[in-house]
Amino acid sequence: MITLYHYLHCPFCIRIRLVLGFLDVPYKSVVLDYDDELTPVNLCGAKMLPIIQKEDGTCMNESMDIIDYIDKESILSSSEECHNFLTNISKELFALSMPYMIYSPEFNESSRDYFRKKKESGSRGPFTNLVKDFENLNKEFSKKMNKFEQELKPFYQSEKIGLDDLLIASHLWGMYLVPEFQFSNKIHEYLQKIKSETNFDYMGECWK
Ligand SMILES: N[C@@H](CCC(=O)N[C@@H](CS)C(=O)NCC(=O)O)C(=O)O
Repeated sequence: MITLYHYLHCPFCIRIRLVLGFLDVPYKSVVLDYDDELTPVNLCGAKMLPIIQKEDGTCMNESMDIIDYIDKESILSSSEECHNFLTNISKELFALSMPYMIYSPEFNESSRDYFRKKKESGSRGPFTNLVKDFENLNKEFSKKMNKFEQELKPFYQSEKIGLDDLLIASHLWGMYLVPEFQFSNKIHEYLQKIKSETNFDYMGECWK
């Protein structure tokens, strides 16, 4: 059985959980603290998750490579439009959701401080400013969501669920943590369909 090392909040990690769930592949789950630098470095040489440890004991990172490995029969493929869409929404998406992600039950005081310091020292700046800028960020993000909604047929540009949907849902899920943000009914229903097709439980491990 493969072992998945992951963070519960991380979209790149969530996409692996969704693919494993969608393909019904059993796995051992290991959720790491965000300030645990040693484990990922020892496994794969870099402080970056997701990482899987394969049946033969070797490890790999990079979510799209991991998906290729898990999808042994090459059933899944993603579109360039989907990847462009994810890039296009990421600025507002992360600015809106990151300040709240760190208050999810996955984090403790030490991992929360680590995450916050790391992210605030980058281009986004202080989380307090992001929270104060909710209206502008939400306006811009909602415009992009309205456009995205036109692409749901009821899945992304398709009548059938595919890898694009799993990648999109992984990114959007963190928005459920943001107070006063609401998905449209259509997008909410879309995400809930993906949840049931993949047996996804966002923060479920925290309550076991
Ligand atoms: N290109 C990588 C990106 C993964 C990634 O950005 N992981 C983040 C979590 S969302 C990470 O591990 N960050 C560690 C850190 O910044 O300390 C992939 O697709 O797997």
